Amino acid sequence: MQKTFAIIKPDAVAQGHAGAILAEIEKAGFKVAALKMMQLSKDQAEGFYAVHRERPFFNDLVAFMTEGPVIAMILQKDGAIKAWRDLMGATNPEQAVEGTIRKRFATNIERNAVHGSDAEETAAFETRYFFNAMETVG
Ligand code: FUP
Repeated sequence: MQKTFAIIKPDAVAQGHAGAILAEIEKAGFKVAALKMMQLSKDQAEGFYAVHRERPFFNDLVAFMTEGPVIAMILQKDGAIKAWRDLMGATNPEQAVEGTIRKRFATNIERNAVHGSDAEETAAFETRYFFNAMETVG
């Protein structure tokens, strides 16, 4: 089964939506293969979002991702990468489909509740960035 990497971002954790988001994840048939809560340092957030370093929103994104705890997860399911992107919804919640997590829980394009890897290579990089083998089941 395919694995993908997911984050419940600081806005959703702070507003108490982590449980509802986890319920959606389980209802959609994902198995949680790893999970931890942590608060990212500036260096850790910059490294995670290194591909966006030149983008105008980079500093704001790093500030947001370090403002409070996040919940990092590895999710497992057939076609997990696309399935999790579909369940998350569009980056901008105004464009997200009804019933998606971002439509329900995101504040705006920047504070958008959840992250999901967009391809196999990014899933592999992001998974290893957050979890080692001993922290993963399945
Ligand atoms: P996504 O894969 O849907 O999370 O979107 P991107 O990889 O394009 O962007 C990563 C994160 O950068 C988004 F989740 C939020 C932030 N972002 C902005 O703050 N402003 C933008 O215009 C685009 C992205």
